[in-house]
Amino acid sequence: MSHERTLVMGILNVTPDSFADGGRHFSFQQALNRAQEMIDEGVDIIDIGGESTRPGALRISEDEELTRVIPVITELAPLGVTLSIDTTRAAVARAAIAAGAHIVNDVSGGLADKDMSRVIAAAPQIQYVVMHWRGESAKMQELAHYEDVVSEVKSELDERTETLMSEGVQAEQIIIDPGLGFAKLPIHNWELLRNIGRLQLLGFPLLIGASRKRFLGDLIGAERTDDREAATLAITVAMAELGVWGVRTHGVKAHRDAIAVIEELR
Ligand code: PMM
Repeated sequence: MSHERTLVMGILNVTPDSFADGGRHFSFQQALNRAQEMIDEGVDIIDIGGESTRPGALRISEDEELTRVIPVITELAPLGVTLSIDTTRAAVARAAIAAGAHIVNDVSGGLADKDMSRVIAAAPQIQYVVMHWRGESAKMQELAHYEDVVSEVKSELDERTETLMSEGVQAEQIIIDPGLGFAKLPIHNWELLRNIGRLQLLGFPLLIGASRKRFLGDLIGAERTDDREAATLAITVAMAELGVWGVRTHGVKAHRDAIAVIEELR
């Protein structure tokens, strides 16, 4: 794997209902304030999302999604920080790229919108996060059936990336993500985290999004998402030791500090 340190992708939810920050960053000004705070804390990438993907979440309209995220991207682009758009919609990805986004983070890995691969192929300077996904948030937990979760996630990601490349996406653009919590039960998330090395064999940089998710809360008995931060930090440390490309987190400073320590110990 790459010798560069693990990157911290800070989450900026511009939604009134995302589970971990309960809409605290919904307003435009609040989003900008949080973004500046993350920059001051040394964030590598800011991941801007307008649509909640939590289990059971309903979809918002494309117009609503554009209204939430594009002004934030436009405002942050001149600051020079790497920006990611968390969307499954090709039109939102296209508008976000035009507004200054550098990464498209697609939790559906191109499955939700058939036009996505065309948008990504037409913008070869853009990186594309292909997450493992089996269906819309509203029904995804019904799809959490596996004989061997690591083999199945690996082969489904392999198939997905092959298809995307046959549609013109460059291998160099692709980052893969096992999609913790997306059509996965806690046992599946843990099994994937225990087998990161097998996912890395696919040859793409790997992003891990465990931050404050329910499976961490279940382990330590933390109902409140804020009480899952230390558990999240432990995941960051483990992932940095394995050389993953990036971690997608709500907190920033502690994660940057922990990664610096891991680097020093190498
Ligand atoms: N998880 C969520 C949203 N977007 N993107 C990637 N690449 N990986 C993830 O695991 C992921 C994601 C859901 O969490 P949130 O509601 O806290 O943003």
